[in-house]
Amino acid sequence: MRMKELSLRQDPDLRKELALLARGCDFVLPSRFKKRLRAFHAEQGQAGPHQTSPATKFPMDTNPPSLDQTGLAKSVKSEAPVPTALSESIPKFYFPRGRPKANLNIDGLIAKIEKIFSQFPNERATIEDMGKVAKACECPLYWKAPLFNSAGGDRTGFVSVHKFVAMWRKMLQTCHDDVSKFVHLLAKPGCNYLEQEDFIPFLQDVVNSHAGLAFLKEASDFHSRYITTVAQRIFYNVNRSWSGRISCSELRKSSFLQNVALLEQEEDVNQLTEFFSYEHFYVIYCKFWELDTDHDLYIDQRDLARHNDQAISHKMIERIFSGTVTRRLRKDGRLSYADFVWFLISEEDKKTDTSIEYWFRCMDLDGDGVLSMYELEYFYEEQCVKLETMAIEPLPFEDCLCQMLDLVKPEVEGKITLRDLKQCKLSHIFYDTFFNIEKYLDHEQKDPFSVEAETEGQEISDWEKYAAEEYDILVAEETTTDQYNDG
Ligand SMILES: [Ca+2]
Ligand SMILES: [Ca+2]
Repeated sequence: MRMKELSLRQDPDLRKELALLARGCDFVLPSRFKKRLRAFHAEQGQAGPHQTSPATKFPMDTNPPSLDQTGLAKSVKSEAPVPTALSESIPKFYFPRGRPKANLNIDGLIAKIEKIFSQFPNERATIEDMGKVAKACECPLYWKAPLFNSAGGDRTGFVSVHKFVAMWRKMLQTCHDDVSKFVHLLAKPGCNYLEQEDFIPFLQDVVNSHAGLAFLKEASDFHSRYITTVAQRIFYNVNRSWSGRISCSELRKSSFLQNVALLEQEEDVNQLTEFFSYEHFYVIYCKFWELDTDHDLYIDQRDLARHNDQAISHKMIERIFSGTVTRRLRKDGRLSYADFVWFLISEEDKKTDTSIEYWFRCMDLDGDGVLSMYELEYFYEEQCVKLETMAIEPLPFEDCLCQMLDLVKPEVEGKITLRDLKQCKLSHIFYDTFFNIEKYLDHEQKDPFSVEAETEGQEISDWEKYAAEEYDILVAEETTTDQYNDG
């Protein structure tokens, strides 16, 4: 902490930026949002599927059965035509674009939209009018920019009633749930998945028009950084296949669209801790800024090694830069801000599936899907040297290995798989033992099984806890600096 305080005070640029950013951020506990989300779910459960108001429509309501959809799609297509009698007796059960609603009155829905357009001059809607149009379409408010752009509004600055109705009629006929509608509004023509850049116009509109981000309006430099952060968090949480393309089925399994719907009701974006929290962005960005001394938004291995006072081993830093967990490694081998978002969240919360996969990829040197004894020893060696320089006697590797195998209990003796680590619930202790000396020593002071009990009832994630604490510290530092300057 001492190092950080110094760097914050000595950097006048950062001080100015922090002051600007800190304005408008009242500190709130992320757990409040969790409660809200639960209440929201409960409410949804009570209201029948036909009574849900458009603002709080849940994609979950129209979910197809959670079967292995891709596998089914293939087998359905490749099989010989089913005899008529049989095909009549089996109702259709695979709905990649959602289950069609019986008695959907498309003409009635279109008439409602036409009525809204009749209020606008020349029956043309600008982006400012699109909130009303989104509501007439029975969509969450923040679908407005995707609706606008899908009807060509981004090219002409407005959408005519004819263009919009044609687009929306086709959508109603082909996409039967919120997930498939959202994907088709944002995706490039002919694509049934979302890539990172597809989210940018949607997120830019959130920045432009959400009351909770109004203070960011003037600081246009930060728009793209906030947007980058949120886009990375979306992929971190939703794109479970690591493919860089979010499919309808991945989106259905996530809570992203619920969060988009909540943007409409929640004036404080900091309550939306999973994706949109400004405070979380603020913490990630400040942590990056401290490392990125020349502020070109890229960091090299030496920069990243300074994170948390050299807590992470050099061998691990090297692995992070090896390209195994990054999509966009530059030619000169430096890490972008986007990659840092993945790193920090994984480093501060080693219990989520994405994080467990992130570190597994790093430790699996030969990429064979198994952590072998050789790979564990490779990382442990550096930890021993580090402990010795701190005058702490390290456990011999064999003893450490016994402890770790006890902790993880691999299905096949001596071979640790991703599945083992996800099942053991103590992956954070395992990982920190091999590459984070500071956290390793912290864990050493606790009994791992009491830690397990403690985690059971945990309401907020390790990441949320970290972000809340760090935000507090950053704001306190800012206040101190202000007083120091004023006095
Ligand atoms: Ca740099
Ligand atoms: Ca391996």
